[in-house]
Amino acid sequence: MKRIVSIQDISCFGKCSLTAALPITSAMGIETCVIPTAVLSTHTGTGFEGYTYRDLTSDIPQISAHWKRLNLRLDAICTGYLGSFEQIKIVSDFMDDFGTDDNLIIVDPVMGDKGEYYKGFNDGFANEMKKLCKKADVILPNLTEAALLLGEDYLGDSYDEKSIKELLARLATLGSDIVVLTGVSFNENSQGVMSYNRVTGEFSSYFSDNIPGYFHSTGDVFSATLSGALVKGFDMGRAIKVAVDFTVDCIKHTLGHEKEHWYGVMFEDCIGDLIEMIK
Ligand code: PXL
Repeated sequence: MKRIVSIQDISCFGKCSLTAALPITSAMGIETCVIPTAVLSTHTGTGFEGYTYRDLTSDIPQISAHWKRLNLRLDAICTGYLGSFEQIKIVSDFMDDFGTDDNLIIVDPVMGDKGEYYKGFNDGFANEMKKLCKKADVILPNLTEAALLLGEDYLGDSYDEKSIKELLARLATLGSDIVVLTGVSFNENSQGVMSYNRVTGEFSSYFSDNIPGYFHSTGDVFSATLSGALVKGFDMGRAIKVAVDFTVDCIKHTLGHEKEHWYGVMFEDCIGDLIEMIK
């Protein structure tokens, strides 16, 4: 059985980050270890004002030291929402300790969406996140995070295939072999991802239905599914297809329930579909 570690926060209510990644990669048949970076009462999205935040940064080196004594092996190290400068540095040390030639390092540089930083993030954090991207085999920014990492203007809706390819090439200079850019849409009917492999020079893309509206935490669902698929040994094309199809499936199941489920998608309803998709 493959084993991964998911390093991100636990939002106690809000089904994002660890509370999404853990069920998703477990359902994919992967042993999922976790390092919670912080415990929040909810995620930080609009509507959840007044959330609590307990930082767990100082626990991470101790967890790492214990795992080293256990000689624990990991097939992938996957990171998501990280809460501070210091935490990025400590996660980077963890990668030095547990990264090998055979395992995958997957960094989702969670920082923002819709052209803006999430609450609490700034350019200093983005600069630090760049250093973590350098250590990754695969990075998974959305269009907002791509701009923040590169210190560029957010493209918004004004881009074409050529400008996205150029953006991917610039993101690849941050140091990962593979860049998967999410939330790409060249027309109003479809949305998906475009990726670039710096080693082979190949671009690829996969699109599905564009569903109007904003659905929180879909980046976390995508990232967990893609990580699981890659660790299972799927090639990048199939891994991206499974991750996009599952994310869209989750969004479609949430349509009509946005009033109660405005804070996250109803991925629980779709776990059975995911298991079929990876057969
Ligand atoms: O979905 C990304 C995410 C993860 N964790 C926390 C968040 C967010 C986005 O808002 O607030 C705590």
